[in-house]
Amino acid sequence: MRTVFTPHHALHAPATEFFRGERVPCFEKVERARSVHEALIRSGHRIDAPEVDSAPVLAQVHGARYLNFLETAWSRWLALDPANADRQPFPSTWPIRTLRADREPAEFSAQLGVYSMDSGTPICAGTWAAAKAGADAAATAAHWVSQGERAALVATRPPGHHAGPDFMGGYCFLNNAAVAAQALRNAGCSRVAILDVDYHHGNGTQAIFYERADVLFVSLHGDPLTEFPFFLGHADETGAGAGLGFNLNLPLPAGTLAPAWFDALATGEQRVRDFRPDALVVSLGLDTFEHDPISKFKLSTVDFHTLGQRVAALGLPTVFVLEGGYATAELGLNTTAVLAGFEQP
Ligand code: OKP
Ligand code: ZN
Repeated sequence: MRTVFTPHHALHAPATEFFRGERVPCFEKVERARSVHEALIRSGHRIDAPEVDSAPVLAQVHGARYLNFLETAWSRWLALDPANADRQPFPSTWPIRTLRADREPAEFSAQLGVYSMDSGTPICAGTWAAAKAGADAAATAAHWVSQGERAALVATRPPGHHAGPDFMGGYCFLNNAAVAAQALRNAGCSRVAILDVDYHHGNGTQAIFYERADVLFVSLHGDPLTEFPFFLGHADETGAGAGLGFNLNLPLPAGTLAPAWFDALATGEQRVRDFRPDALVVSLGLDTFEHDPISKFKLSTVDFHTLGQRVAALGLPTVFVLEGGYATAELGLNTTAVLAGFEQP
């Protein structure tokens, strides 16, 4: 399978996040993409650098003020205090219910609250460059597939599916899956389906397409009653306006084993088939792995091979976009297991 990878992912390397009130090393780390890159080389997949500028598509899926905030965030953080070079910005005040998000505050720290859904998504000096390179990678893979390639993998980090129209969160800044889907639409696909198999609900992707009938969003994930992102991902979220009926959430309890997970996948596959899309984007989170340190499903490497076969059986031009997966040492092997299953005749 053609894959797109860029070493620029390593420019996003924040030091710590909060866990149970303490600072711990980030789970979403540089070694994740290295693990995938090495496995792609070992298994002989073709690897190319991004070759499409995602800027026009980014402007279709994210708000202009948010994009400007993200691009300038680090320099504005430094402008507050040069000593901030060795610190990470974290939001501390959010425009929650009864507070106003419509008046953009002038203060950087306040804007950080406006444009963040959580305090778990640290920005560092290279965050914009890495996230932009990832979005370029997604636009590149979509371009290849729209030109006749059967499938492509976007081997990128940071992930994207929690990033909404105008906010970051859950380690995500730019929504790579949304970029791929919108790029496929721009290239002439009438309908695009997104299948999100990450452990966590893709709240950002859902939000971006919630009122649209041209992009179907189907997601299997840990029940938000107990799992991040907590405030979206319930089964009663079915779309709104023109998009009513074009959003399907399949929440599953923490601890779900492979048979029940594949049963839910069958439900999602049927919805995708009924939609008759021209192309498919898979938000490929591999944090459903049994040994993932922050997630609670129980899929094995062999199950990821089966997942690849099941996706291939949909018979659609497919862009795989890497999302989560925090068992770093096994992430590469789990990724190539999906590709091997997909390509198995
Ligand atoms: C991103 B993706 C741990 C808090 C958990 C959110 C998890 C984001 C997962 N301190 N942070 O969907 O894999
Ligand atoms: Zn996840």
